[in-house]
Amino acid sequence: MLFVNNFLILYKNVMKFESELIESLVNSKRVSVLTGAGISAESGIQTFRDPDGLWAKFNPAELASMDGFMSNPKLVWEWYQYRRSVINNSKPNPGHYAIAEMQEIFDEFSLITQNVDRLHHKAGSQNVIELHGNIIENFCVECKAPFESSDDVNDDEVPICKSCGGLVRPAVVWFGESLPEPQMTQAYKAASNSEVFFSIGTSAEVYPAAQLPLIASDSGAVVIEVNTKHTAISGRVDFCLIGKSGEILPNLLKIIKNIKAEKI
Ligand code: BV8
Ligand code: ZN
Repeated sequence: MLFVNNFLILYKNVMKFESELIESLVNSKRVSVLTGAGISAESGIQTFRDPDGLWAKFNPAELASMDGFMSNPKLVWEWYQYRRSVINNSKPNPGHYAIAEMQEIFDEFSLITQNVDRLHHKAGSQNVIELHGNIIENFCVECKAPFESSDDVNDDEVPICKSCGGLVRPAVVWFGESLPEPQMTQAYKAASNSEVFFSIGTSAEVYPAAQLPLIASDSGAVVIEVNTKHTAISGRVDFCLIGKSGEILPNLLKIIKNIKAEKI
């Protein structure tokens, strides 16, 4: 009987967990989402800190910092050209599309991303708050003039600024660089005002972005983490959904839409 009882207790806990999760979502008007590289993993884009991730092969300080770029511009440029070639051939996955649809069903919705691949834009999300810039655009390190990447830009030659002769770099935020405004202010505001805050596909190891789910929790939001494994903030969230975001998010969205439709 013990086994059956334990199973029933587990079942009841799971059911209670699910109903509380769904209830907090269905009744919320203000929902925010923070995404990291994990949301794009099912689109074929490597994450950073997974065992097969980018940092397993490359040293972040060497490739994702101004010092690294200035000491070896060609290596860093080639690395970003390689990542651009992967991203240019990738498409949004069901996780991106589910987030784009969430924007339509909640009264106030904010999408904050650490990603630079612009797959949220391709999936139809509007007003995406990009905390770490984007890999599509480039600018001159000297005069900051935007640099239009054209076909004659090749992978292993760092382009030179046409107006001042400075080196051209990708428009991403590197380690040691401040995050852009007004994006940071918008992100802090969203985190402090949300009723529900999702942290999706991020190891929550890079600051200040990693602070956002904690700010949301301290401000009284229900925090839901979606990740294939536990992270640095799993102990601080209200619901930890372990699994692929491309599977969990569409299912969650379907349940919420059905319940909302019944309420009409
Ligand atoms: C700054 C370049 C002011 C872009 C990147 C405290 C406060 C402020 C700063 C700091 C601080 N402590 C330390 C710092 C300095 C530093 C920092 O945070 N260091 C860390 C490593 C300790 N922060 C900074 O330098 C930031 N600047 O704060 O300026 C300042 C300056 C100097 C000193 C003090 C203050 C700049 C941060 C941005 C750095 N840029 N990359 C690019 O090339 O892409 S970092 C890199 O990590 C990416 O940008 C990425 O967005 C970011 C976060 O990584 P994740 O997205 O979380 O990816 P990760 O691989 O780690 O995790 C993926 C997750 O997905 C995993 O959990 C995995 O389990 C999961 N997953 C996998 N598959 C799936 C999945 N989940 C769901 N479904 C799946 N299918
Ligand atoms: Zn210039």
